[in-house]
Amino acid sequence: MSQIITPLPVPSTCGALQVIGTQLSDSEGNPVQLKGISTLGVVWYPEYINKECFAQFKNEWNMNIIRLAMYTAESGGYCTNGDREYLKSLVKNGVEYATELDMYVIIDWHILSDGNPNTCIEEAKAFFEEMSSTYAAHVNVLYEICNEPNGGTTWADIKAYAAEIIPIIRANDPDAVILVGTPNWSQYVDQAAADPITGYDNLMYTLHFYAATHTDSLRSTLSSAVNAGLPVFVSEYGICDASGNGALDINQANQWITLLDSCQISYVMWNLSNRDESSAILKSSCTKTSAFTAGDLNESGLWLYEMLTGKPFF
Ligand code: IDC
Repeated sequence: MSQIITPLPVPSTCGALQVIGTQLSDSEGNPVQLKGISTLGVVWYPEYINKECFAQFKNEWNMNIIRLAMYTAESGGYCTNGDREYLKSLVKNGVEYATELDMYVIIDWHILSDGNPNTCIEEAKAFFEEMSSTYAAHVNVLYEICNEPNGGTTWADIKAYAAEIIPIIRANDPDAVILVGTPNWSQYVDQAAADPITGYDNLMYTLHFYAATHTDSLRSTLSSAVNAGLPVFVSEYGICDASGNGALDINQANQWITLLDSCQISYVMWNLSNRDESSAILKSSCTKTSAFTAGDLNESGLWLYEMLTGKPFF
């Protein structure tokens, strides 16, 4: 890959992030691009929420952000049968390690099978009230208020949800970057571009792609939305298909990265785990939780390392 690798910006030198036009920027207005990895469900893989693991990603993999995916509806989910205090403690540990390491961190309210974020809106309100009051002074925390609305969830539904959640976060943390999901598993950024949320600064809208499923047409949706003035953040992507498994499409993956880099759009890969699926960066045989070596990585992990550092992982 012929990418020019530059050290990524970190919270201690960027100050408070802001969104200027479509561009995520530091406190002085310089463009900031965030690149990193998302956990799988924190409750399923709590072992990867450890400081040594995050430190390796920052120091050796050239990442500056970790996303903490907390499912709301699946098994062990926050709004199903999960232990809420335990789930919050995992998220808080993750934020603490990222903060100590001078990394950005996304607190991800990971709706998925629940489809419509309004389903659990009361829980979401209380959750974001607690998180935003806890992290009001943290310039490295981003709030992702609904991972992937889907099913029949419309942009109007999402706007109605956001209109309840954003003021709660803003009352505690007036400037933090808030990531808003878009319809159809965070793909319809065109709908957000046509009718963005007004009245607040520092909002970004998420687009998610899986390179073996989503190609030219979703890239064109992205480009049009950005050209229309929408700030977009790719808070989740995979280089396999949308099931999180199947063959990788490296060619499409590289086309995506070229486009994102050309627009300085931030991107976070799915997923940090050893689950037996091709989106996991670790082999299922890897039982380590930090200090990973090349032999611990599956194809997604090897691609990610090389893409971020410009050199193969030996
Ligand atoms: C998938 C995981 C899989 C898990 C499943 C839960 O990879 O191990 O069993 O969730 O239903 C998304 C979602 C993300 C999915 C991922 C792959 O945000 O939670 O993870 N994906 O299907 N959107 C598109 C793809």
